[in-house]
Amino acid sequence: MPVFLGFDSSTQGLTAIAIEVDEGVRRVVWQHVLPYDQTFPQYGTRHGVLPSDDPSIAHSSPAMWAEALDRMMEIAAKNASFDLADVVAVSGSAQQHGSVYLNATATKTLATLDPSRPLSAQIDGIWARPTSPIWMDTSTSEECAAITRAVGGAGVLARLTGSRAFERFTGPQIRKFAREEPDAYTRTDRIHLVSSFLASLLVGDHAPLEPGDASGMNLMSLADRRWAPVAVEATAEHLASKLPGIVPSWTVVGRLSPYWTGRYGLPPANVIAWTGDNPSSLIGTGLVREGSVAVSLGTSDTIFGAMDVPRVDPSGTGHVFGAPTGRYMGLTCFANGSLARERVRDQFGLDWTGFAHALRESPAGNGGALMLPWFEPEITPRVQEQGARTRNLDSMDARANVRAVVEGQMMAMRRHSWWMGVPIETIHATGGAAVTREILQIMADVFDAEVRVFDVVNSTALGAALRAWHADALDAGTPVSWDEVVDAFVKPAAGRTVLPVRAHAAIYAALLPRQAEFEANQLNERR
Ligand code: XUL
Repeated sequence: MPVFLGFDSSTQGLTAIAIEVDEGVRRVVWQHVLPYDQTFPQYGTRHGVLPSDDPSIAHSSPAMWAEALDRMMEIAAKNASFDLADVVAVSGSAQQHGSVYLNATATKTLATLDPSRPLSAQIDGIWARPTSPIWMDTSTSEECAAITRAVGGAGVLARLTGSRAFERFTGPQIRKFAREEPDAYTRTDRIHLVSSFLASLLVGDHAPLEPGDASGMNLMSLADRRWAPVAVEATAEHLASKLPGIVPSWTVVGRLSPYWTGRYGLPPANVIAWTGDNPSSLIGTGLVREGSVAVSLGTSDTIFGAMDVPRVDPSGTGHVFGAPTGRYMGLTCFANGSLARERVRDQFGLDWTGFAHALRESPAGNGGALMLPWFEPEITPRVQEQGARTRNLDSMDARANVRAVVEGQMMAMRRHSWWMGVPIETIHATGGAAVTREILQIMADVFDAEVRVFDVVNSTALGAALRAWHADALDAGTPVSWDEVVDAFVKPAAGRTVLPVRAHAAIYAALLPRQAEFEANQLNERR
């Protein structure tokens, strides 16, 4: 039976999902997760990030991401509840914005990988830079300012690329690398995103980018989905020749190379362009039309929704990315997601059950106590100097602190997504924390909206598998509509929809302006 494989290389681990699609059959047949810290301790990552003394620096290891992909295929070949020989197409997604710098030997190495030896032993020599800056890096404020000046201002850059300059975006990161390590930059033959790097390993050649992930770079023109010369020139010298091409999201970028067919018995299946984790999750949460939004509670918390036309954020908070459907998506990203929740959980010696209990036992609105959970430098709003800020919150009260972190996150998310202009009546919740009903209740109450969760919780890897099916069908001349694709797999989990409690919604409506005022106050104090 035809099988489509989807991968998601996220901050903290690699997930794979296999779906079977045939006459009358649409089902998930396999899912597996490899957490990086535990599976590959030799790389020394913590929550998937290499340790750094400077809190503004966040890098990870591209060699680790490659080794994880290899390991996942090995596990699939040995354990999976499907036959690898049935794989028809493969796609994937990855944490956005992170960049991988390859030297000129990479092209030959990728094309000649030997199936009798593990991948990691063969790619040792391909790096022009051994580490990759990732989306948590906030060290490029200077570069953001320089790029903004060179293109004619933040509004110009936002209208051109979908976002003003952001520290984690790939363009500012490339500019910093070129300035700090000019020789290594000169030795760089190709700069990939994490997504296109992993696709390149699969096809044995440099894979192109697609607009969903390329719009997270401050380098692509959103209107024509090509590199924007003014932005490329403002970023670094000779950059145009180092960037891969950009193709539509549904492009077959190659076939699984002889390394994968020879080593694991996979067929030469179609490889579909990989995208970013948020664009992939847009599909995996079924948002193929404008109307609702999804909230993803992962390492980062994000709120996003499909957009028919690019309504760029005039306040400069959010982003417009390309959507894998060929249209657009709006997104706001918060750096203090799961790690902030874990921080408070650990501070009071709780587990997730205790955390949920604390939410049940504390009142909506927390008696007016507020927390701005900026444990790490925050993206929305931009806060460089880390440290949670509280008002009327007893630092020893476990219940109040647990409630304060979740309410703080949800209220910030509501306020900083108004720019998208999407009336929010239903929210598709996903990500690790979406299994906790008490968190979803606060989400429903703060947004005064119905919250749905789905049978398949790994919406990002599911989105990748669905994109593989959709693109392969198109390639075979038997297209399936996006509605058919998502209706078959994105099903609300029975009995788990959460409705807002009217009285609570009224409390949050009153609290939202108070949080806004507290936030503005804190931002002014830090300036
Ligand atoms: C989105 C963003 C994060 C990463 C994390 O702009 O920076 O959501 O994609 O995976």
